[in-house]
Amino acid sequence: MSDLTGFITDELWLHGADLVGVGSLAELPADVRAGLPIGIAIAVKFPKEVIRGIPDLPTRAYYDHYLHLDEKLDMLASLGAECLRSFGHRAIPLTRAYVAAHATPEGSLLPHKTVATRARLGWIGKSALLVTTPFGSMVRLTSILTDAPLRTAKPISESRCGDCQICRDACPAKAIVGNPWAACTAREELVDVAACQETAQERSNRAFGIPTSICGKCIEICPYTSRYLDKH
Ligand code: B12
Ligand code: SF4
Ligand code: SF4
Repeated sequence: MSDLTGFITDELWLHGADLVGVGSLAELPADVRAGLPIGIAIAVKFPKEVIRGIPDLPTRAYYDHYLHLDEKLDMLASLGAECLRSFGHRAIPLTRAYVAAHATPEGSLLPHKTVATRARLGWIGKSALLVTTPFGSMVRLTSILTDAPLRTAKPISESRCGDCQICRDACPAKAIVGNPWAACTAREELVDVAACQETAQERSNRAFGIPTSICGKCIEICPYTSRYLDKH
């Protein structure tokens, strides 16, 4: 295969990925990346009408799509990994099952957002979410680890939020601190996850009777998301 990077990217797009990027993970500790040097970041976007529907409270449609997109992401990561293995390379799809089996007290061993910034899909906003130029933060993510000799992108290592504080001011939990992100910024400097989780559970329970930790206000309110929502 003369251009495996193009081939695998096309395969993922063909099967429904909205953004695909390849990044070098070599600078990260070997144990978090299973000794594999390359990460493929995959994003799928929410339908516009789902995000337009959550300015006040999360909706059942947002919850249902959240689950549906996670299934789609597991399928894409598994398919991409299988494809790389068929060329004789090692590849691990970071499906929800894999992430859960390798969970740490912090969350996941290798957050999808880390792979995504290394693969140039976007930067981490003051919201602590990945913000992409085409779709703002209305994307869900997965990743593949591999040793395939793929072309890697230049990582994004700085925030592009500028002076904006819209997500901080809109968060119903007051969980967003308002600090700009850089690659060494600890999560606690960006968001109070306990406050987010507690408020999100209360809001989803109030909105559709399920105390799950979804809210999404910081997705919907971001001007980069609005720019995509306003596009015809
Ligand atoms: C546990 C978890 C939660 C917990 C904790 C929140 C959190 N921020 O970790 C709770 C339940 C509170 C939560 C809430 C939400 N979550 Co959540 N969550 C996760 C999960 C399963 C693990 C996150 C994790 O490992 N955290 C560990 C910490 C250390 O990492 P992190 O904060 O995620 O990311 C940091 C690193 O990536 C670092 N980083 C980035 N680039 C680089 C580069 C280098 C070199 C280094 C060293 C570090 C680095 O910067 C990030 C910010 O500090 C991920 C899925 C996954 N497997 O990644 C989804 C995930 C982060 N969640 C997601 C979403 C959408 C949400 C909610 C909007 C859901 C909602 N309520 O509606 C909120 C948003 C809260 C917020 N503002 O951050 C999406 C984010 C999509 C996006 N566009 O960014 C993810 C990726 C799920 C997915 N499959 O798409 N979540
Ligand atoms: S998901 Fe809701 S509660 Fe959590 S940080 Fe975003 S806006 Fe705040
Ligand atoms: S709302 Fe503003 S500060 Fe928050 S992530 Fe989006 S651009 Fe950055």
